Amino acid sequence: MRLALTPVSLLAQSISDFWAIMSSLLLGLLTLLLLQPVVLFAWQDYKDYKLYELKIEGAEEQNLVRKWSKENPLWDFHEPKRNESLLNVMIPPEEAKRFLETLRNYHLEYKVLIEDLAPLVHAQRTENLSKKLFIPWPHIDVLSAFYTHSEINDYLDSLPERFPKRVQVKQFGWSYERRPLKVLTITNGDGRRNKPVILIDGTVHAREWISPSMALYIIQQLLDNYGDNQELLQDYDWVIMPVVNADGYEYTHTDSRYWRKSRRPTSNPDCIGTDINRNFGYEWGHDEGSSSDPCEPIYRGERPFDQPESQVLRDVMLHYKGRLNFYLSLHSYGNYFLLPWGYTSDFPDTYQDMMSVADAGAKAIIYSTNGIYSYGSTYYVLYPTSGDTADFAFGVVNATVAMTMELPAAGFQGFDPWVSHIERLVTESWVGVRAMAAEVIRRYPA
Ligand code: 0X9
Ligand code: ZN
Repeated sequence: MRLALTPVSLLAQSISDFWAIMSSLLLGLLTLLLLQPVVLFAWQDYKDYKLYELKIEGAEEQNLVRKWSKENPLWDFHEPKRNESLLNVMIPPEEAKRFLETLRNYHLEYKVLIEDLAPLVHAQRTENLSKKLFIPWPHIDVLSAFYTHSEINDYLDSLPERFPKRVQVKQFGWSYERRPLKVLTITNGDGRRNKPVILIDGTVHAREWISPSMALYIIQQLLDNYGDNQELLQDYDWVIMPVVNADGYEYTHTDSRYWRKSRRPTSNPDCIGTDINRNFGYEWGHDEGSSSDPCEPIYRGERPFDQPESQVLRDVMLHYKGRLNFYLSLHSYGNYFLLPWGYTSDFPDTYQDMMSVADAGAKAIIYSTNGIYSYGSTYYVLYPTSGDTADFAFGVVNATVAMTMELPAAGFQGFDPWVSHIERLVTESWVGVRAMAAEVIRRYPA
């Protein structure tokens, strides 16, 4: 008891108190540093960045937005979608005056959705980092946090030990900043070779964080929840690449949460990065659907496949040529199943077959959660895209079904779900992916 302490034990007590205080101070400091990486990294705090919603009506106003987007690389417009008149744009404080003047000059209707992004970005970052303090490495609890590229790689590398007969991790190449790009093959372990393949990629766009989470959730469903999903692996192998744009994705964790493109410098020293989803070598380079301007979010690069990340994904696809029955690219956001083509308003010959697969996914989701997906060709449902991964998978690799899945919006910009949204988003999306895979397997038996 404290009252009965002798001078010696008093001394010991105060020394141990001292260390207890010091260690809790150190721990506190460490946690604070971890949660406030502003100090450690070039973390962009988005102070006084505002989010506006514009009302765009008709082709004339759409073209106006396209023009502004070209002329003002700092005005971060979300791509205007066909049939949607509301459009979000993120504006830095130093641009606010000019932006508002422009809107007023053209009598465009708008409202402010978010006055200052900083506290929200900070709160999300803190939420995620604090959740991860309690998750032991290299374990990944998909539903409890978002993970960095290296954490995801460590997790992939840990799987062969747990599932020696059922998984294989293969590195197909490197990103521009020399990050290893890894691909996981999952089988049922029966040793049968050359089964048809379902290839799923994620994180072609850096800021779409639900995409890698979804890829990881699919992996966990096929491995840890094998009992419920055996038939999906009976005659098919699954190949999953959770992070394609590794540099961009890492950059969203360390620097700028809303980065989209890759991180390789361009011919313009002020503008970094290429849109991997405009860099693929099938009908590459149309001005409708991509841009030759390095400052635009849909910059297609100087040449098709001039980005190492695109080369790697291309090589993964070509590796499975002849076996690729379903190519699925995970993006966010919008609740769409997007089919070829993106580059033209024509429809592929097998369009209706692909539509049946999308239809199976949409029905399964609506029955399970009432979630509503639109589906059809990218060109019609969303907007023209050229040089995207799904057109290449279909046009060059001859994937039987090629699709981009735009997962649901969440968070305040759509790309930025709170950790607490992950479970709802991935469980609903899995219902769709599972139903589409089952439909592919049913329609195209091995
Ligand atoms: O514009 C894109 O690249 C995709 N939308 S996003 O909001 N995630 O950026 C849509 C691309 C759809 N095209 C195909 N991959 N077919
Ligand atoms: Zn995307």
